[in-house]
Amino acid sequence: KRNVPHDIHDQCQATADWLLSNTQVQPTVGIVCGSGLGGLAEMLKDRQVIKYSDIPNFPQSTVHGHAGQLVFGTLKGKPCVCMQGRFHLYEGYSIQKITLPMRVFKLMGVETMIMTNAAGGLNQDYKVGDVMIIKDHINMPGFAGVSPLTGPNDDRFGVRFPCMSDAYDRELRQLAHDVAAELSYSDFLQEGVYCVLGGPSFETIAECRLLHKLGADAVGMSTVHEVIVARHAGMRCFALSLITNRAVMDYDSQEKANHEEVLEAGRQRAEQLEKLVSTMVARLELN
Ligand code: NOS
Repeated sequence: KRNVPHDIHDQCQATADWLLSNTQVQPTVGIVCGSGLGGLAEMLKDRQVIKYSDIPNFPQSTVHGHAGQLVFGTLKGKPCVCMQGRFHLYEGYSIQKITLPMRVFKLMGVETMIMTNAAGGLNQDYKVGDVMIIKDHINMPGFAGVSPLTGPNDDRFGVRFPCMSDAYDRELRQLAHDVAAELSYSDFLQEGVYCVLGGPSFETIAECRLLHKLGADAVGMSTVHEVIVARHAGMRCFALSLITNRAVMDYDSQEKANHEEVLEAGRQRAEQLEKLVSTMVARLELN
């Protein structure tokens, strides 16, 4: 029905232009809300909401707990765009499609990306409700050749072989620690390694044990692909995992991972997580 450009850069540019002509806000900060964490978008002032279904070239949200709209507005005076609902590999979209919003944001002028997600805790010290600053990731689909950067490289976005050892911005992580200390959140703040899997089935006991041994502190089905594309395009990244459940590591355990528990944990901690992120945004220095 629409005339979709073949080239991904042209596609992203067309979407960015369409969004810029349909909103008053020119965002410099992009926020992705994880499962059950869409409340962050409600904090924006002078909100303008655009449904994914109205945006050219955008995929649709299919997961309960993800509203499926972009929210534009200002957060503590900073112009922001918020994804209220993200896309996951398990929804069946191509990995290029689920990360398309990052490139669109870049072309709209976004410099800093803040991602949140819900994740299972593998680290035995983690409790449900802990908030983990992601300091690094393990990209399991990447080991199997599943990367959003597969295919000819488009130099207009970034280099062929982007560095990932600095993926999670050190200054932003420090800022998170400082803000959390001021808000007296330090007792539930953690910092660790996030491992992404394809999902949608939750991990087996053997898989949880394996990931834990490999050095992962939390496991989920999102964020990493977005970070790879955002870093490729030169945006600063900061990401938080809310530990919504503890990975089952023991054959005697009767616990079973489920999405309802994930959403409920989000409801419990959402307000504090929103406060942490909004206070960080207030302090962001944008160049
Ligand atoms: N999520 C999880 N993904 C994997 N393993 C977990 O223990 C876990 N906990 C939360 C499913 O409820 C949604 O929340 C995340 C996944 O990314 C998925 O989108």
